[in-house]
Amino acid sequence: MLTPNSRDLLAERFALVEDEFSSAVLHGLSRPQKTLPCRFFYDSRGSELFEEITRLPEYYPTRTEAAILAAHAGEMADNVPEGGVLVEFGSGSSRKTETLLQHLQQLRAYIMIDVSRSALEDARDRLAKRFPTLDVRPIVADFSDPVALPADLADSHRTGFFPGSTIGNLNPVEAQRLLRVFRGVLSPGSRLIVGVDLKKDLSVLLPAYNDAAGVTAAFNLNLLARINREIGPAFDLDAFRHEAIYNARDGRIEMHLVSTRDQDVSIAHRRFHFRRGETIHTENSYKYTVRQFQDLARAADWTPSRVWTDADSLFSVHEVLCR
Ligand code: AVJ
Repeated sequence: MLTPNSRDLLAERFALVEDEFSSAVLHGLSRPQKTLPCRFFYDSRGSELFEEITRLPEYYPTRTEAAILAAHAGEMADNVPEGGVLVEFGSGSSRKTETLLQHLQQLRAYIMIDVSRSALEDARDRLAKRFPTLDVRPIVADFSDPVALPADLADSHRTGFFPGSTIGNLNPVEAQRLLRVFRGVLSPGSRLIVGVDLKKDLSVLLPAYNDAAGVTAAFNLNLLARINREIGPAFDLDAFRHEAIYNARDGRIEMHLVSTRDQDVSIAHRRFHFRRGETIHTENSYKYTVRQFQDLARAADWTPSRVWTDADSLFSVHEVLCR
């Protein structure tokens, strides 16, 4: 039951969360190159749209990674000792994890870390049905936080799991910093399995972020719709269009929202001017060669070990060891 006091605390909590969104929006739009942080894509509408993206014919990463996991899960699991634990960073629905878990009878516990309590609860319920003896430990936290693992599992060998090429949202400096955080959570002697999208021909790469059905465009524009919903009516969605380009110098896909005319947008009593053609930079998705990612891992004090790819070298799954 909610006591008046806990209700106040909840209200305060939501206010803080909302405030985090609006202050990030105001801050991002005040910069010379306007930006909006990509973590705000994933409200409930955005999460639905992302699910739809993963099923698009042009969007190869999700299905390619799933195929790599399906083909090699046995090998990925063979280094997990009896009584080891699996720690997933940003587990979401934990769907990909099921492929691994099938090969991990020896597991002492599966620790899943995600910001969404409801996603964790849904995943726990589903996993309980499929793996009735598995000890599932949800932790509500941001995967980039240095979380403490449950004390009773402190002496277990850890295998980290970070699929989905989420690491591609970070620039190489931030990616190294994240790998160091994982190192702190998992500690020396542990392993990490991480999914990383690969550099490839633009004829394959560009359509993955410019799909014919316009789902990625809707996903990108949902950021503006979310601002309108949560902060207040501000953007005319018809006056912005989706754009995804490959920045070859930095090795990344960039998503932008392009203003199709000169316009002023008022948000929370502040006015932002957009020139025709001016963009809001909404996401980076870095692409690596196998070597480049191994070098990055080494720089963050991980030792590259095995790596699995598909026949067309679209996507890679790396095993790195904590020294
Ligand atoms: C979830 C970061 C892996 O970069 O491919 C998909 C997000 N953005 N389409 C990616 C995304 C546009 C995705 N990641």
